Amino acid sequence: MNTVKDALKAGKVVVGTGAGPDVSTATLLAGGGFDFLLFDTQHSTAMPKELGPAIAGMKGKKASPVVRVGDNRPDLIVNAMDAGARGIIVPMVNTGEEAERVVHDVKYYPDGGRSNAGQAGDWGKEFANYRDYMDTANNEMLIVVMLETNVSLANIDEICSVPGIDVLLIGPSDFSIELDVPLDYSSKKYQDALEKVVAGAQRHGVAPGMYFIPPGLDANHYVDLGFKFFTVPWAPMATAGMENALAAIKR
Ligand code: 3PY
Ligand code: MG
Repeated sequence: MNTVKDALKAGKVVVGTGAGPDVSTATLLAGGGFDFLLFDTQHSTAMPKELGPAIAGMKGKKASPVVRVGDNRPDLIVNAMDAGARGIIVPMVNTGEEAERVVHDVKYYPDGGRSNAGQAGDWGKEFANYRDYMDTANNEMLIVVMLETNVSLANIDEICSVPGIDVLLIGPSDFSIELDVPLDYSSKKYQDALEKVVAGAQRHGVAPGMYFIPPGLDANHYVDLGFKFFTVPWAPMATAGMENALAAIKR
């Protein structure tokens, strides 16, 4: 039902890429083999409300739509879910109480307090009744909270022990800034902190994630460290594919 969540539960690695409101690009990328498309509405001009058409264009494709909201706010989270998101990423989650708020806002009563706008998103099945739909949404929505600060690292156990959290996702740039090694992703201080994050998430059965693999660094290094959820940029892959295809034509 939620292939990303199922894969993570089975201990597998899932890989996504960034997408935006442009329908044709999202449709193309959704069939490109990625496990999920990450629609960022924190550091982009897009708003969750705009994503409905791009997410609808992904119907029947492999990739699952995951939206990063701009802040830990119920209105933004509900806008993203009404647009059809199957996963929600919330930045800068620093405490267990903040993580509980995320879970509360994602899930319908009695598991939480999500406000209803009618059935949202493509779940790939017919529902026998509305409770069946709400239970499915409650169980299947992927919930991702971001660790980007020293406070969040200090509170890692209380954050990861909140029931319903699927992924603890590092924001590489913000976290490196807080560690006082800005964008120095190879520094020992940063690498040591990554190990603490992986161990902390794993203690509670939460999947450790990395928002993006820092440029020039090997994704498999992060897989070997234990990261299960990350994005890679699609543009270099597309360029390489076009170059290969054109090189094969005699001209
Ligand atoms: C970070 O690097 O801090 C992120 O949140 C990714 O955009
Ligand atoms: Mg960040």
